[in-house]
Amino acid sequence: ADRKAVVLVARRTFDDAIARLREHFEVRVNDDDAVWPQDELIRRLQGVQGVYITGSEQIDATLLDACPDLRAVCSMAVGYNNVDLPACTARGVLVSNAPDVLTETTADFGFALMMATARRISESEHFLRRGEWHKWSYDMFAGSDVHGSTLGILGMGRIGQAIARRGHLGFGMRVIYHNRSRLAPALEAPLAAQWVEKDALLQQADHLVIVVPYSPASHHAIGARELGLMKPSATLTNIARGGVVDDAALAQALATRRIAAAGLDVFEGEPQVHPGLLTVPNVVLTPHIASASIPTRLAMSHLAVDNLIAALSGGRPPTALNPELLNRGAEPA
Ligand code: 8YV
Repeated sequence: ADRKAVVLVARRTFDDAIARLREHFEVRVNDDDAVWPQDELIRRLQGVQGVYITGSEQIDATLLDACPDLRAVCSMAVGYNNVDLPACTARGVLVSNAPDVLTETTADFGFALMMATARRISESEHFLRRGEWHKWSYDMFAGSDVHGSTLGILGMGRIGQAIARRGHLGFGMRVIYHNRSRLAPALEAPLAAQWVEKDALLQQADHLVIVVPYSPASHHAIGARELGLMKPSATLTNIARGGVVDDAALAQALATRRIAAAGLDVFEGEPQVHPGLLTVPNVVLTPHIASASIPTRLAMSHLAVDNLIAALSGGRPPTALNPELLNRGAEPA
């Protein structure tokens, strides 16, 4: 009988998902609950054909060249800026991500974070926990309204559209967005969403939500100049990736009240957080949990497993990012 393919689960996941992998493969699991340093990851990938990753592991050309047995890289995240897709494709390594299953859950969180930011929920909870409630005043933790305000969305993909739907239908918000490409009229109309230039988005938004994928093109898309265009009363919420926002410039803008507040689920260099963001009061900080509902994390995990099983058994992975590799075998040599 053929030897079973070897799969590495580079970060621990649900037992049920690992059990499914064990039905097909010899499975090795990272039980350390930490991202391995790159040299450790490379060491663990020796003799491994398929790897289950999250949005954190760096799959680059150096790693690929050092891991010649690798044939499939399957991520439980939708964002895949941590994977060098062209380098994988050039080496015949199949890559998949985990889109769609997390869209609504992530949009829920983006909306919640925006509301917590506008209404100063973290700041006021800390005040209560410190036992300072006796200091009540008429404008205590008075924030800005979400209902009826202008929602600005940077990046109008699946998650951006799900946030727009919440804002338009649930909160009577005016929805403006900026994206490389405009939505088709059939998608734009039900959201009453209006495409605007990026600077107009920054100038007009009361609540700016960032949901654009990270790439060299979106690196520091929001920096000091862009923050300078925003209303002093505006909030900024980032659920995309650290690096889309210049965290040092943001910390400065919050400290000087150039903008009112920020809600951040993602950070440059996470799990490190810019010290300037930890000391200002007008920020809500969460540790990259926008997709973290139990059913959604389970679905993300199983989708990565579906992809791995298909990729290593000659099937069609449901959410391959380089599906052009799949037809190779069928072509005449
Ligand atoms: C992941 C994410 O939870 O999907 C993404 O792009 O950022 C999150 O949903 C995280 O990357 C761990 O996989």
